[in-house]
Amino acid sequence: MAVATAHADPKHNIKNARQAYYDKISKYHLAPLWEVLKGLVTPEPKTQMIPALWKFPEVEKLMLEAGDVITAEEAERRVLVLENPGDPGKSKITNSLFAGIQLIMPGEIAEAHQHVASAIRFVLKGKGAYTAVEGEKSSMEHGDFIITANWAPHDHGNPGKEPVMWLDVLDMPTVNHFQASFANHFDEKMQNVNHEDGDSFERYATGVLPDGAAADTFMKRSPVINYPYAKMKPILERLKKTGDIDKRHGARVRYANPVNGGPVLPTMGANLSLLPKGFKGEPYRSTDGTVFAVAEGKGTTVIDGQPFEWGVNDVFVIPPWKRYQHTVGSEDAVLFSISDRPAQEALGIWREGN
Ligand code: GTQ
Ligand code: FE2
Repeated sequence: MAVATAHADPKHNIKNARQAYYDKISKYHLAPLWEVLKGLVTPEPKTQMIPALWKFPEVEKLMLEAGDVITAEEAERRVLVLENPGDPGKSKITNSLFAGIQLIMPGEIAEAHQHVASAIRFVLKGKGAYTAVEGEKSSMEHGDFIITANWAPHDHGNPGKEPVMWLDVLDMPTVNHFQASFANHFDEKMQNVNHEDGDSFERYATGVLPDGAAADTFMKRSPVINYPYAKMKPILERLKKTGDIDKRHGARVRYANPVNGGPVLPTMGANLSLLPKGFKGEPYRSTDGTVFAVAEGKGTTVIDGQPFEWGVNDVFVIPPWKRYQHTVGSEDAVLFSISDRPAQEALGIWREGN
């Protein structure tokens, strides 16, 4: 009787036979694709990351407490990581990007180092700090967009009187995906500065190029260190005035490599967008995971059906392929954004939709 029931259900027998087969092949480091195929080749992008927003007043308060707990020297970099709540503990805001808020107190320096991961900074609050990148000592003002390319030496300092905070976005999850990270610390705490503030912008981004500089199509990173907000904002105002307003993105510019029009970095691309008062954006989605920082104004972004209300210096994240829609009320707003779009485009996998 007992023997008969064991064989009565053919499905059960097949299941057992399969499991025995899987167990057997696993000893040879082999596994059946057919059990996992649907999860690997998904019909639409799949992500564990979720939309999230960090309110600046809260972050600022907590950051200033970090100033009491650890010195910049001890921390090397005093940064609070913006952890995507969908994947905590991984130091990721999207699968490919790291983001954090960095604080440097008056009198502090963050020592010179270099690494394969590229970084961008978007300056949030405070005056009087600088970042020195590849020999250019750049002052940091609210809204400035500063790049630190792959292997570029960099150190920061705050000879001013106020705490200074900025958004860091790095591609280290991308670099670490390829397991290709190197880093190096210099014996000298600070770099030799041989280019004054604004040097690379003036040299490369004002319609002329240093004579003899090739229009290098394949140049992977922009030669410009700092794209100052004071130079970008009037361009947005021009676009607004002439009605060059994208229905999804507002009056938007793309930060470009002035030598070839390409992205500022091979792994990360950035935009700055003015949303005119009363703007009701149409829905948009794309496969790049995008981090937004609010330079000016306030508004609401509905992400995957959920409203996120933002104000100045707030940071929010849109995971890949989540539909989003910006709206603003009675005043203009300016949004900075950064994503892994250039990396995806280089690989031919980037897609957008509505
Ligand atoms: O300022 O050099 O947020 O190397 C993470 C890694 C900042 C930096 C971060 C870094 C830095
Ligand atoms: Fe660094």
